[in-house]
Amino acid sequence: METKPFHSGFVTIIGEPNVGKSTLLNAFVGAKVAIVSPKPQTTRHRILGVKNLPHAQLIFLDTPGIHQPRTELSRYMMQAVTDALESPEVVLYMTDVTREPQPDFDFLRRHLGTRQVPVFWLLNKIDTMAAHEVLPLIGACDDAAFFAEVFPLSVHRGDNVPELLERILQVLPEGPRYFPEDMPTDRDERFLIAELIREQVLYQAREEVPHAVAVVVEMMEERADGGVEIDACLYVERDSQKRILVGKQGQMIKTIGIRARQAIGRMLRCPTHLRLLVRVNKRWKQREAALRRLGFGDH
Ligand SMILES: Nc1nc2c(ncn2[C@@H]2O[C@H](COP(=O)(O)OP(=O)(O)O)[C@@H](O)[C@H]2O)c(=O)[nH]1
Ligand SMILES: [Mg+2]
Repeated sequence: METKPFHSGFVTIIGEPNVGKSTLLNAFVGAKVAIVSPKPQTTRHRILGVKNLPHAQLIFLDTPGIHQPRTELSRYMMQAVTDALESPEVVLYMTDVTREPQPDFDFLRRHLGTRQVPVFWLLNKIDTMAAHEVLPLIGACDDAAFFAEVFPLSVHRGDNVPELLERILQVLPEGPRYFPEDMPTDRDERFLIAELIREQVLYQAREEVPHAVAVVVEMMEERADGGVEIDACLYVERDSQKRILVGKQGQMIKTIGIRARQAIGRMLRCPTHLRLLVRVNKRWKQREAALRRLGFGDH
């Protein structure tokens, strides 16, 4: 009897901040492995998400948005992008049709060089425009032939997402199942919890404050009643940011805590008790040692 070959491989998602990379990762994996927000620089790490099919395993690498690094933190973030481009089978380069449509060919050429890896251009958020407005965007591209495939996409509406998956499967080589089927990501529970808290910070706080916050889960303990107790610390860079994050009579941190607790409870599927503490860690984004302590070590 002939057995169907198994295909697998790494698929790296890159693009500018806020185009919808993490939204696509979650859609493919079918679980929330990366947080999403309307603010840039939501994703700080390389996040791996696994999609299992009967005869294939796709390993997606979600990355921070491409930007000019100005701090130690953003250098770490751009390193995560570069690392994820080391040996993927396919690169998904995403842009947002509501913004500058021209792909960043300088970046692509610099990082992919002469390597033969196929790059697919995904024009996301086509739900925001009429169908006839999409093709001219592709026509306006200087060098659409650079891309092996071009996919207008709406991750929110699901437009073209199954077709994209199908096309990726066609270019994946034969290979093993790299990750067990019950492992949707390589990040542990504490990381995901810290990220769900940071997601609420991104929604509640304004301007530079959400970008100044690092979250660390300091304690996590199961309770006899089946619930879980979590202590987490939110580090900011300055006293003024601490005051804003705590809010008048503690209102802001309270709202963050309530919303984060709900999100964590949905993920863990058990009653969750969450205590949040805000501390100042001066200029942590600029200091390598501080970054390491806050979880920005190896990718
Ligand atoms: N209209 C629209 N918005 C989207 C779509 N996909 C993602 N977004 C939104 O774009 C914003 C940025 O998404 P995110 O996944 O965090 O982008 P990333 O920074 O590239 O990872 C969020 O507010 C998403 O809800 C889409 O298909 N259509
Ligand atoms: Mg992201």
